[in-house]
Amino acid sequence: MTWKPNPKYKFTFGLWTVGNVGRDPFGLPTRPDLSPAQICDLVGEAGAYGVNFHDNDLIPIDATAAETAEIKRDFTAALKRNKLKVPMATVNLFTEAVFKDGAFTSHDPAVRAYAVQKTFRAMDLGAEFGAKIFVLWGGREGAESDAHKDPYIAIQHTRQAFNLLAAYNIEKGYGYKFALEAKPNEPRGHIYNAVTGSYLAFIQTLEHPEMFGVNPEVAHEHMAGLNFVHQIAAALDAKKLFHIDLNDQEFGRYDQDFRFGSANLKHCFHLVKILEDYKYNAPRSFDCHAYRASDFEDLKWFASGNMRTYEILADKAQRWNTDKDIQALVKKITAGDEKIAKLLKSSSKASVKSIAEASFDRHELANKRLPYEQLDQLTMELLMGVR
Ligand code: GLT
Ligand code: MN
Ligand code: MN
Repeated sequence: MTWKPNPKYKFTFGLWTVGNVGRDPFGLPTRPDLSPAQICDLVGEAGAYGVNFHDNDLIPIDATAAETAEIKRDFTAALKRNKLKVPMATVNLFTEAVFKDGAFTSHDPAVRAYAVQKTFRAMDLGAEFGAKIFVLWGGREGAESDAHKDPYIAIQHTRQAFNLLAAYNIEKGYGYKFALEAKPNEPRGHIYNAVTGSYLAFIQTLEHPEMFGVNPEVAHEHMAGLNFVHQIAAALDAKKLFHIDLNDQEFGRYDQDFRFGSANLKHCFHLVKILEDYKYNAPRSFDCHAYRASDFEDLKWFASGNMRTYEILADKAQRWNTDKDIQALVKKITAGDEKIAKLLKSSSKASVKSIAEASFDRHELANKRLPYEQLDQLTMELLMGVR
């Protein structure tokens, strides 16, 4: 197997990911800046399907009209020569000092309106390059102390902003789907809508819930000690998994944004398996960056490594689904009385009555074998490459 990236997976990279220069809160950059066109060449060479950008990854905030036109020209040419698409665009509402206390949740209505206007323009820019998914990550929407901002009011402000974005989307006929990205903290002490589940509930309160879904990121849920695969199950079940940020992360640490599969291979395996089993069909975006010590050559390993690991795990998932011993165990474990299973599927009066009146022998039911050690060991052996 060559593990050449298959276009069906729609592997994408944000310009800010491969373009990360290795700056951290304690240290200066360790790699030179790459232009958007250079980033396209690198990921294009690695076989990616597309790139994503924040407004200011592509067009610096103070660029003149002439500079903007030149950047767009170079970028368009780079997309073309590398056969890259731009499926997703987003907006930077976290770098500038004006957003020091939030964008959509700032106390100041003028800051909130400026943030909405900046997002309108980022939507215009994304649409110019064909993006149909618009990610919203509220990195500054939070507080260090709840003395500073009323979290109940912050929810109202967030809703107002999202409703305005939906109205603009309709007015311009862009056809965007908004994908909301949760994170529990960093760079704020506390970020509102801390986990994917918060957004899944919040979406139902918007004027256009059908336009909004989620963009869960592995690292963000693992920072909070949560099981990412379960978040994905909830998003898939709600038909709200509009986009996904793949990367990796040690539990309980800062947002490490490591290469996909580099820290928790078993979780990543189950993640790929659920995406493939339930036919997730939106882009698989890698939101991560290379180690700070890596140089330009090593960046190529970083880019192709993300995609290779996904493909290898997709192959493992398929093997798991067809492995005779594993499937025989799964069959035994999940077997049960079909008539009872049918009753449980209906909430009709008849079902309620039958269940209420049925007799169960709990001791006998408890005797059923669940050889989970065996099943997990076989899974691990498959992952370790000896099956
Ligand atoms: C930033 C953040 C990511 C978000 C990006 C989209 S920007 O790098 O850490 O998780 O997905 O705004
Ligand atoms: Mn992300
Ligand atoms: Mn992250």
